[in-house]
Amino acid sequence: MAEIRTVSVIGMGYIGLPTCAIFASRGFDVIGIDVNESVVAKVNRGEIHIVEPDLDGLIQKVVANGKLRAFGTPQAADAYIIAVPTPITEEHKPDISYVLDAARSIAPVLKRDDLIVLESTSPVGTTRTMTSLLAELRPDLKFPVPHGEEADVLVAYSPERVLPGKVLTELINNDRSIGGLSRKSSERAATLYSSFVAGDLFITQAESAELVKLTENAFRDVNIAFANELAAVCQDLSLNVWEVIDLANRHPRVNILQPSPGVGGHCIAVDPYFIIDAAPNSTRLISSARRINSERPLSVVKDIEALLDPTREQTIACLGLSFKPNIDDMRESPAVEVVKLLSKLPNLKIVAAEPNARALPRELEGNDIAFTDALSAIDQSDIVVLLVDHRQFNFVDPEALKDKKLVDTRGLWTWRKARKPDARIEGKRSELERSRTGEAA
Ligand code: SAJ
Repeated sequence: MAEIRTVSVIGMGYIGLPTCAIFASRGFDVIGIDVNESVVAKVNRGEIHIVEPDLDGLIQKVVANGKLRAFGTPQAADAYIIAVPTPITEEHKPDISYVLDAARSIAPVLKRDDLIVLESTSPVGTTRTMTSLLAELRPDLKFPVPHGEEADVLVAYSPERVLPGKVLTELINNDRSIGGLSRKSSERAATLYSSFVAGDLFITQAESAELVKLTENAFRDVNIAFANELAAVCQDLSLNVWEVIDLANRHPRVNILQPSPGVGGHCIAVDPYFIIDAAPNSTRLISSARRINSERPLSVVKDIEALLDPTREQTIACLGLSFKPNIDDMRESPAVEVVKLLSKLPNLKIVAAEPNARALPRELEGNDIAFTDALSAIDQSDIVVLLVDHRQFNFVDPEALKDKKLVDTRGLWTWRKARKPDARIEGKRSELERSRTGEAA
């Protein structure tokens, strides 16, 4: 089988664009495809449309040396990586129409020996469904559905599992599951990924690889829900949840995640629904976790309401709007949801601050919410709500918060920074460690 020289990546978003950059930096001729013309134009100018550390320099380089070119319509290549979104509908049903559209779009340019890899987070069975569609559109070619090892176009599923903010490092270093629709498909996809993946590659069947991806995010959702449930328990019992979790985590086999105003982003809050939809009678735990996490913004608002004085207008500073710390991404952000719910309360003036953005997200516009920097938001307010633990908020002077009512949804000021130094009595272990390193006590 001929060597893969040209790789086409369909969808140049949070995953597709870094993938283009990495393949191009490894010497492949990369064709990036996107339906959004402005993304295509931007990439061809060597620019990027997302915020991701180190990606801008890399894209600039591979566009300048001609290794990455972007187009609005598919071009022939030796391998196709599909990295398009798989959203959920209002009814929490997976929508795989972008994957099927991507398949339709590459169908006319496919040829013998080509490899197609689906990377989009997908409900179990999507790789097979997509391949049946391709087989219908190109009856002149043999696909692994139904031809198995006799196929002359190979198809595999290999999910991305990178953390926004660390995409380039994780793309290279994370292990990968590769689920081919035939053994040959898996092997060819593994050869392609081994050109840049330093982690291990594990071959499995397509359906297992699809469920692996969903499982990873459902695992995290369930564990965050556990932390959020503990937060509710501690509130009932007037205990500090951050302390309880911190101390429980000193057990060698316990690792509880952190409570929060909810779970945001396009992954953890969405993927569990793909499993629930596929096996509704077997997902009691996953469903309750989803419910616990999606009800969090409302419970934060109830905590805030309890602090309000209904007889006068008050100002509330809402600090942080992104869905997690130190990024600008506000998609499905619980912080935005909290602010939206607060804007419906009477007698409340809202001043929001998000150090990683220049303005309010569109969904908060028109609600009479002011946007400013954190310090002036705090300065104007009666109540301060910390919604995201951005690194900048570590440096807020406790004096500035002295006369304010505080709702610290991330435990940044009320626990991480306020921990009592005399609450820890050092054990013998640290003494032993010091003697080993020769450090004075
Ligand atoms: N969160 C908590 N408590 C915690 C940790 C996180 O409430 O202890 C919240 C965050 O504030 C945020 C949300 O969860 O709102 C998700 O943030 P995250 O950093 O845990 O994950 P994502 O959504 O940025 O990326 C996840 C990752 N999946 C896992 O860690 C299992 C990433 O590896 C996936 O590639 C990505 O989803 C994806 O694309 O699916």
